[in-house]
Amino acid sequence: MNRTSTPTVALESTVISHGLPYPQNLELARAMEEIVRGHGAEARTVAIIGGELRAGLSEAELLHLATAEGVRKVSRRDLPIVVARKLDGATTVATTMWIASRFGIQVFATGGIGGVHRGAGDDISADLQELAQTPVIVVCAGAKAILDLPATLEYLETHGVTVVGYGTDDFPAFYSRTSGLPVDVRCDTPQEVSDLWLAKQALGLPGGLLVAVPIPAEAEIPAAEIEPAIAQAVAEAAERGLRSAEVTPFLLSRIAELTGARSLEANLALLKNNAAVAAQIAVAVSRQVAGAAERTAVV
Ligand code: PSU
Ligand code: MN
Repeated sequence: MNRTSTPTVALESTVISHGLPYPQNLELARAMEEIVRGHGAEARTVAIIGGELRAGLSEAELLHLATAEGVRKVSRRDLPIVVARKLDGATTVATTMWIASRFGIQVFATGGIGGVHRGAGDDISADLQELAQTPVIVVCAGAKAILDLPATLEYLETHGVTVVGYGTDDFPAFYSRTSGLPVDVRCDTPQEVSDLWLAKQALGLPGGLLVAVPIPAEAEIPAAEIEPAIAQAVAEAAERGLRSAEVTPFLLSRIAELTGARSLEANLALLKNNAAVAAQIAVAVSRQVAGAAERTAVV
């Protein structure tokens, strides 16, 4: 069986090293892999270990990423640095996509993507450019309202990234199921996502597909409840003069402190849910790819 016909889901490691506290980060990393396998797909957590690009980690490597100080957060511009210096790196959405693609993996599950930050507008995550150029389906819970969501969606439109609402017409905002902003298309089944993906390939369009899945209803935190914490964290980041790669980890941990266990629970719930949806999409894509190959062989 070739690589593309084995259903496989990539998982990121920045959420492990910089997005969640220990030990929940380690438990979550293991749980996401289990959920993917439970839905009939292979799970490959992506990271950089000793300068080597990896898709698939041992238990000891997961523990290392979950506990070690100084694991670098690696976005696209950091890749040559960690490889040349043989460092360990946790991969963001951008670098997980890029490495997944090099390993022939087409589906990736994460929590929230980076985007256009609120305010000045010069802090734009490399995740958005990666979606424009690297052919991977990214399954997420939308983007956190720490970002400027309308500007993030505009940027994706400009760069030709199709945004799918999974079971929704409304772009989800991570802790909240709705943002009030429309998606480009609604899909209700893995098969419908696979149809879009194959159409995109057939058209020769570059880049990925963003599939946004609302957080499970029982874990949702209403926007009115989370918004004061977000506003406070954004203001504190500005006061401290934080820039570039520091901003997102600071906002994530500050919001977690301000909102307590509830936001952590919400975060874990949506990550697991996204792993399940991504695995189902991976199974649908590989079935369709295998079916197409068979038809070609018959002709
Ligand atoms: N948003 C979240 N949780 C996360 C991240 C974003 O709700 O863990 C991480 C992802 O790895 C994402 C990265 O790719 O932060 C974006 O960082 P930056 O804004 O520096 O590009
Ligand atoms: Mn940023």
